Amino acid sequence: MCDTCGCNITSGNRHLLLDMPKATTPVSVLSTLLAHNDKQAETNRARLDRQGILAVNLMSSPGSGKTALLEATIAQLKSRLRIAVIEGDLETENDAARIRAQGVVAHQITTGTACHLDAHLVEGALDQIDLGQIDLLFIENVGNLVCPASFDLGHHLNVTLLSVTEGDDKPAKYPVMFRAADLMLVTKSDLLPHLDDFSPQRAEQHLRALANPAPVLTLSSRKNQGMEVWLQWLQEQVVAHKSRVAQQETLKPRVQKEGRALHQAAPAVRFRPVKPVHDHVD
Ligand SMILES: Nc1nc2c(ncn2[C@@H]2O[C@H](COP(=O)(O)OP(=O)(O)OP(=O)(O)O)[C@@H](O)[C@H]2O)c(=O)[nH]1
Ligand SMILES: [Zn+2]
Ligand SMILES: [Zn+2]
Repeated sequence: MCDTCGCNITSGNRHLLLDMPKATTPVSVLSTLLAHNDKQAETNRARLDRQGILAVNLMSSPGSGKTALLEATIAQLKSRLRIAVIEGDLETENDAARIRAQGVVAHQITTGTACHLDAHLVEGALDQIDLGQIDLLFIENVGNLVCPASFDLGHHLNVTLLSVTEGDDKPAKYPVMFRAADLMLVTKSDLLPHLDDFSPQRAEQHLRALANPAPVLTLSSRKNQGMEVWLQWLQEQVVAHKSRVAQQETLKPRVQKEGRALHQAAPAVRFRPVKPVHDHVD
């Protein structure tokens, strides 16, 4: 288990530890927590499906433009769809406040040390939202290009953002995250003229090398470039989900379960002893 970032234990699932026997090993604690997560995720999804709500999980490294994209999306879609947002950050209500300023309901989860959301944290947030009043729920995950990809929250689709200032090789370097994408968004396209080494085509090739056929869109929420195709995609997904749940069916995101192995303790690093350095002669 990841002891350094405290990844797997959150305020949402900590209570489960109380029910575990004292002699339990770290590996069995981890697998029990993950099994509980998956069960809770199914419960969350069924709850959303009963209301015909599509839940979209936004993931990216910190600062790729998730909240900015949500602000621009809500401004253009709120007259057509009823939208709510769950925000995940380690600290602060900043992102939820930005979303509320757009006139929609936003619930902020602060994870403290955990670098991803989990299904128990999302359950608590769902309790705070009037689910009878929405069609589309965005979940903005904690900014992190590794851990969020491996946790089912009970949502339906993963959208992974890659901003042009991060480099087009990120899908190759962070395969778990980009394999999880049901849609990849190349963001901040207004900055492309200032960068001589980012190619949206190369970013897409790196995604395809992971055998991920997800669509790729390039846009700028700041300059309102390429937004139409994204808004169209979202509206189509909402319609498709309503007819899916009418047939008692649902949709599961491409959660990367094997990525959870990353949370097991890394082998201890061994350092060579170093002789003390004296900068003067006695
Ligand atoms: N030029 C440009 N800047 C952008 C765009 N979208 C976001 N930004 C800027 O990028 C910075 C980070 O944007 P956020 O929307 O806060 O990013 P985030 O992914 O929500 O960040 P975290 O929640 O901290 O992970 C801000 O300074 C934004 O103004 C864009 O389309 N173009
Ligand atoms: Zn982690
Ligand atoms: Zn944000």
